[in-house]
Amino acid sequence: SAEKAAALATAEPSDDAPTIFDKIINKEIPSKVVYEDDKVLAFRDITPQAPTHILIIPKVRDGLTRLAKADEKHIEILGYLLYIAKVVAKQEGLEDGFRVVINDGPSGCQSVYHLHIHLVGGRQMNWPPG
Ligand code: DGP
Repeated sequence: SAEKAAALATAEPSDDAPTIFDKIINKEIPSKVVYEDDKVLAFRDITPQAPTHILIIPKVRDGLTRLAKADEKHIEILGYLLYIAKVVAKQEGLEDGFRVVINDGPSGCQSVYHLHIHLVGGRQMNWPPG
């Protein structure tokens, strides 16, 4: 419902407010990491919406709280995140297809203000999304 969607999204915090993903990057709170390198971390979503549901995030947020804040300096990491989505999809055996999603801002149902790509698969996706 519209009420549920509005409740899932949170008001946008300040640009320098830490998020739960900082603690996941620092391993202060555990997560199921499926891919990691010097630039990005990919880990299983705590509330999976499909058999495979992975979040891919930049290790350094660098102002990229949400896609709407993307600047020219972020072009390289944005492309890299999308490429790693494909690498992880292959690693997860999603040969038949998958979906990538970026929720942006309150209307996009974003809840964590550290840009992340959702990689979702392992079942038939539908269109339009909710
Ligand atoms: P979004 O609504 O696009 O901002 O998605 C944020 C996602 O982050 C949401 O699907 C749930 C996930 N999430 C939130 N907290 C945690 C956590 O502590 N661990 C993990 N693995 N995922 C989390």
